Amino acid sequence: QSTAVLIIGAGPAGLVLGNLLLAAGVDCTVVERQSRAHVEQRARAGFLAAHTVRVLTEHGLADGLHMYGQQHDICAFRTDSGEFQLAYGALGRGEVHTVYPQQDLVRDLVAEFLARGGDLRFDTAALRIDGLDGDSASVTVRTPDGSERLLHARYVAGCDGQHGISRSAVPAGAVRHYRRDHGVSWLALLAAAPQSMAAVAYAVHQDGFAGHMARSPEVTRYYLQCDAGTDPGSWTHDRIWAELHHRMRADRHGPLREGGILERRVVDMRSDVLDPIQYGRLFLVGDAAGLISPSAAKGANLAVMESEILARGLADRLGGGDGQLLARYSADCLPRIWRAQEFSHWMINLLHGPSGDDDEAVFLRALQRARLESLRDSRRHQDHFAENYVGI
Ligand code: RFL
Repeated sequence: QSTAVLIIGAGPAGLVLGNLLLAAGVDCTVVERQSRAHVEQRARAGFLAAHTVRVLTEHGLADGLHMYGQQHDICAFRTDSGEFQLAYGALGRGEVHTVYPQQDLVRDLVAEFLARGGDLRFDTAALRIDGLDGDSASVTVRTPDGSERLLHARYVAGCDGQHGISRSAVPAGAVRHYRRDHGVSWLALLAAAPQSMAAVAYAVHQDGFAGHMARSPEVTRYYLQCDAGTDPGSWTHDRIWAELHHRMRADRHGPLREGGILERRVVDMRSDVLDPIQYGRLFLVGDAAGLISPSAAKGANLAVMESEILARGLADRLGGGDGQLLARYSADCLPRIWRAQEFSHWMINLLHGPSGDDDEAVFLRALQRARLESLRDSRRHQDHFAENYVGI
């Protein structure tokens, strides 16, 4: 069986790419190793950048997020010396976030792809990719009945995340792999509770960072910095809420609305970037192209940006164009990926200071305080922050 573009993975990257290709009249097939129910329930991102919303709206993929998403334009920072808010919707380019849970977006994208007649195969894992250097590529997949099957394609889009097979299909030495472990881990929590404040709040605390992020009227995301290797189950309900109240300084700023913990997992702040994000007939998109720590909520937004650029290149090439657009995919995406990485890295240093009383730790914490004060006091710094915080 043969298709023009075989897309591996039905996360935000694969589904946006698939929908954009269908809209451009390009034949494509999406294979996803998980079930439909699984991908439609996987809670991760929530903050969509203005550019992401624009791309989705232009392609008729944003009905759900316009109907149910919430607009956010304020974030707050809590430190020892009090709280300050940044109304970033009135700073920088004046853009806001749309908060819409990733699983809801995925559900909308699946429905739209199927409604447009797309070929989307759940419970179908890609096992091996061959022929990336030749005239056509082939992907061996395991079908839902357990048998193996060969799918041929002119191009393969690797949208299968950081641990997918696409990355490993690139021969060693063909790409440069940049990586960094930021040495910080977060306990990422979803609580069955409405948000406790209008703004997103980042609490910088000597006992570790804590974050509050609205998701939906019933669910709020919280983060607690924790030790690497922490067993998420070792944090009891009471300990989680006591620590959140403590680090968010609820005694000074008001109590949090508590609720059951629906999901908990430890996320290590790690980043990596591949360069180039193409090898022969294979194009890497989203987390497969590079992982970005969730400190600045950029991952899903980068996935949408890359999908849009790749869809344009593929549609041009497969529509008889000279292929120059497609050849530029990696070069067009990488500067934006690095900008997002830079901001994300800066956010990590804004939100976390080293512990301990040795000279270097004390020095770095003083820099962190200066960084926060500059953000609190300098309008230009705030404009720069806003552009990067919402932009991609
Ligand atoms: P995904 O979403 O991981 O989807 C990859 C898909 O590929 C499938 N797959 C395979 N399918 C077939 N064959 C194989 N061999 C396969 N191997 C894998 C997988 O089952 C899966 O369905 O990657 P994609 O599409 O690149 O999307 C990336 C985003 O999911 C990710 O960057 C974001 O969730 C990151 N992120 C955030 N991004 C934002 O833009 N805003 C946020 O607010 C935000 N918050 C977050 C986040 C990530 C978090 N975690 C869990 C790391 C918050 C958290 C806690």
